[in-house]
Amino acid sequence: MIVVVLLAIVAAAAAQGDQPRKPTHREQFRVIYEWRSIDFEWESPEDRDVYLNSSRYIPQNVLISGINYYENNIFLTLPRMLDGVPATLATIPAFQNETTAPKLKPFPSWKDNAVGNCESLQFVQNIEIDRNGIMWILDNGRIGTLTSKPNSKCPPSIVLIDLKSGENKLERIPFSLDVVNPNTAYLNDLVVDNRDGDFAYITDNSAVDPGIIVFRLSDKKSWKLRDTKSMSSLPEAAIFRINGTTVNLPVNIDGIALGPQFYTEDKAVDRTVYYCPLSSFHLYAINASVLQNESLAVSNGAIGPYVVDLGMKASQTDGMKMDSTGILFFGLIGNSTIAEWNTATDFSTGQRTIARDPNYIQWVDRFSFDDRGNVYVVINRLHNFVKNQVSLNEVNYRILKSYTGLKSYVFGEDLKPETPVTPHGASSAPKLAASMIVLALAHLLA
Ligand SMILES: *[C@@H]1O[C@H](CO)[C@@H](O)[C@H](O)[C@H]1NC(C)=O
Ligand SMILES: *[C@@H]1O[C@H](CO)[C@@H](O)[C@H](O)[C@H]1NC(C)=O
Ligand SMILES: *[C@@H]1O[C@H](CO)[C@@H](O)[C@H](O)[C@H]1NC(C)=O
Ligand SMILES: *[C@@H]1O[C@H](CO)[C@@H](O)[C@H](O)[C@H]1NC(C)=O
Ligand SMILES: *[C@@H]1O[C@H](CO)[C@@H](O)[C@H](O)[C@H]1NC(C)=O
Ligand SMILES: CC(=O)N[C@H]1CO[C@H](CO)[C@@H](O)[C@@H]1O
Repeated sequence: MIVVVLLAIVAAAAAQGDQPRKPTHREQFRVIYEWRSIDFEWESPEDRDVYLNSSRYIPQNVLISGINYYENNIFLTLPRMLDGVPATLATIPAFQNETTAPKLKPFPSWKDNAVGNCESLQFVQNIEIDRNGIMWILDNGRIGTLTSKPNSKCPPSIVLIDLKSGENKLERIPFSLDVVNPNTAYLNDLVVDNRDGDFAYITDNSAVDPGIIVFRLSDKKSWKLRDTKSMSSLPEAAIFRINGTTVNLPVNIDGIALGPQFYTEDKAVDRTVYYCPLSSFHLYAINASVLQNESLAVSNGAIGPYVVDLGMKASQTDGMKMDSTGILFFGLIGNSTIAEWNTATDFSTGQRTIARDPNYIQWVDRFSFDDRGNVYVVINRLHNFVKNQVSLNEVNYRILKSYTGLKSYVFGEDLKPETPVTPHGASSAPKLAASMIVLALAHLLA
């Protein structure tokens, strides 16, 4: 039987002043799954012992990080930061009532998760599933990133799986070595922009060379954009205090989210990309059209003039997720809080706390939506993991769920770029431009 735990909602905020959105009354977050340690559906009962005996399965080293949803399955990522993580991508059922701690089933298979086989998945921190049912997997290649001997035998790659086909074949696309350094890159998170050839915008929180990697699927080309000021950790935000534990973790650009499409003044279509370093209190924004401009990859800081600092949050944020209407969900780690922000409002006054609980919300990692209007969040006590203080006598990983009635940004409205001015005299042009601006505003305020 599922134990349902209700979390206090601190502020189901009322809209202030002339803010365009109605007051939101979010359903409370409930715990749907929780684990002390992660176990698997083994191929044979003996395998578990064999893996345990050979230290290929070390239960306290298996951490849930990312989450995604597709057709009644929840996909979870298990980054191989330490040894003893038998699979790096796995599934559990999204809807069931048999157990609160389901065993994870490696995805697509045990073989596709084999350590050291470069055809298989090595180190997956996050994945995304786009509107066409394509799963985009970030495989860092390098494993044992928190050990004294990280192994970068396998190349950092994007791995695609067409989930619609049901065959679950891996298509591996290694990054060019001059874009992604296999020894220092840390492919952390991504958003997928299903336009003009399909782009992924990927955060690389490399300690030495942080940046956003842009990958264009149509020609499999990638480039990296850097802006030290907005993409680096800040010393004043490197200390995390959670549940009596203090950890010093200077981590660069990490969370990323993609806003709805909008019309620009010249009737093109653009989207806003939001990002933040883990160790920072700021949220930054840049237009997708800037990231798509490969010529800005030449020098560090070329995109600097296009980066907007939206302002401060109360605490640090790991994962973020946008819904299809432009509501951003994010964690405030030091405050044991899940927050939201309607991106059509001012960031400094528009942030809302939607859940706060010091016991149940210890390190908010990633979010996902399903196809029924629910949002999910992974809570993983990462502070204990990085300090090697995971106790198997306590619940370490939880998935919380709340109904919002909305869907992921990948299902956001598609706008068609307006065709250039008609040959029937110039006078129609300004009128059209003006009406497009009104439309863009209406869309933003909707
Ligand atoms: C694992 O080790 C235990 C204790 O050393 C032993 O009893 C067991 O037979 C081993 N299992 C396998 C599958 O090797
Ligand atoms: C589990 O769910 C199924 C289908 O939703 C339902 O028929 C069944 O009664 C549930 N069992 C329990 C123990 O809640
Ligand atoms: C994105 O572009 C629009 C106009 O095309 C501009 O109004 C907006 O400020 C830009 N956003 C950012 C984050 O630079
Ligand atoms: C890309 O950036 C360069 C350098 O700033 C600029 O000259 C060019 O117009 C941009 N291209 C597009 C398509 O925006
Ligand atoms: C939120 O957490 C930060 C530390 O990350 C702390 O300085 C601040 O006081 C907290 N704010 C609230 C309202 O709890
Ligand atoms: C110091 C502190 O807040 N400790 C709490 C940490 O979390 C556990 C359970 O999640 C609580 O039982 C402790 O009281």
